[in-house]
Amino acid sequence: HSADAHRTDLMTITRFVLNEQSKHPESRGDFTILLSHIVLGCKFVCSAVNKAGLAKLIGLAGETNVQGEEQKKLDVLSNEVFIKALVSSGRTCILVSEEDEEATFVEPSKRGKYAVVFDPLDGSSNIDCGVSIGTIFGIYVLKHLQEPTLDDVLQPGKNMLAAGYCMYGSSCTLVLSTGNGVNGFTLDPSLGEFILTHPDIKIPRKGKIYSVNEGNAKNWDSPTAKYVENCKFPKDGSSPKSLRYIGSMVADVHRTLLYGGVFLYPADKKSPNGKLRVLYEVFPMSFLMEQAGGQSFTGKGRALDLVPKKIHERSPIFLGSYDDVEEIKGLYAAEENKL
Ligand code: P6P
Repeated sequence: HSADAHRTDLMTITRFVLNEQSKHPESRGDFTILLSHIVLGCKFVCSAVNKAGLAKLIGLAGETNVQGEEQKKLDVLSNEVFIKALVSSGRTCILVSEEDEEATFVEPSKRGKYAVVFDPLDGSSNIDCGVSIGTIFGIYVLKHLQEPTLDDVLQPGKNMLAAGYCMYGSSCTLVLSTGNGVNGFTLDPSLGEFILTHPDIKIPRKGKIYSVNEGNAKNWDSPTAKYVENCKFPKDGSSPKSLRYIGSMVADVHRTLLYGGVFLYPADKKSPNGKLRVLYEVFPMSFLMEQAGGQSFTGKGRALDLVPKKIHERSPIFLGSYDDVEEIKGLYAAEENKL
């Protein structure tokens, strides 16, 4: 009986979130409704991404396809889908998207108490070569519902209620934390449901992989250069780490979460704040890493303590296995003491 229980006792993401909700008797289910709309967006994007390869047959983005329709770029399409899904949930107030220069303030009649920050299709430059890409999102609750302003969303990442990503690769995997650990769900296309496949994900305390774009080595600061040197030529006689860099944040972070190790996008002379965006790349991935027992560092302090001033602000990021990030923090502290 118990052997096939999991086959019949399907834990879908909807059931999972409802279980979480039952832990908060006072909750009216707003959060559950919000998440269900985010999940809907992910299912749509998953389907669109999987057809993208075929899009070539019917016209590339920006051209017209055989039906003469304007073929939207997938990241633009994904953005529209998430904005519409989030507004129609009736639970959001402010939306910040990587695709939109300005934040979206939801009209009063459809307003709810949540702010959602997201990158609808991160790594989309990798679509044409079939590399995994993903949606990244974070959710804040607003402190007040009167006239919302940007200040209501420019909160430190530690205030997030939930964060997650959906990776569109060989399978469609949604990794989510609502503040009680991290869980992974895989889309079963025959059911159209996300099924719990990775319960209670914990990142290994130490890993054997480092993930960075070595092409930027010329411009790194000395703590980063020293750390990468130690990965390649360990001083303690241990074996060198492996380098794995996909160039798609969701894929690099997902591997780091499951296998351990560290992902870094450091500052460099060309980009003193690194490349990755605070609200909808650094915060959600840092939130997940901490919830999975890892940590996330900006080169100056804990990533989740950052208070962003602008919605598209960038920050350097070093995230992953607790002990590996601790080593990087030590190198930055040593540099600090020298100055
Ligand atoms: P680089 C993709 O364009 C992206 O925003 C992230 O998904 C990825 O981690 C990073 O940029 C890769 O940047 O400079 O190494 O190509």
